[in-house]
Amino acid sequence: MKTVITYGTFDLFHVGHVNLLKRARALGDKLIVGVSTDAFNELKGKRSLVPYAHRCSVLASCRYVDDVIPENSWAQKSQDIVRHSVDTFVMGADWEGKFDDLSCACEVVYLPRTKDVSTTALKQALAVL
Ligand code: C2G
Repeated sequence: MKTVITYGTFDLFHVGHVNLLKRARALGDKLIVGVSTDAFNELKGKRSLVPYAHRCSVLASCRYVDDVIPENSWAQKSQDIVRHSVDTFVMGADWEGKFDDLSCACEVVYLPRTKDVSTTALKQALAVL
């Protein structure tokens, strides 16, 4: 059993998120997603429109996601990798290089982002409606 993990806010769930999760899941047999809590998002300087509990429900309903856990801190990744016997850590390429330190614990993979879609762009488009 090959376990893959990824993390994110997944606010205003969109096809860029779906494409990331689909490709991450294809790298193994199980995909765990660490969803940033609202408190952690504040630490990240992000404010999500969709509350944490709803974002977790959306992720849990995605066919590519097998398990959802809270992401409360930057530091938890190495503990999660051990706790969940993770083989591969995946992030979109906007994070390229940022998590290379995890390569001592598991494979680290950065995947190209999906072009022309982002939560920020969706928020901007909604703001002018
Ligand atoms: N993503 C993507 N293509 C897009 C938009 C997002 O591939 N058009 C990917 C991002 O690269 C990330 C994942 O989808 O891997 C989730 O994106 P965000 O919710 O924006 O994640 P972020 O807020 O950057 O949180 O500890 C890591 C952080 O929690 C990542």
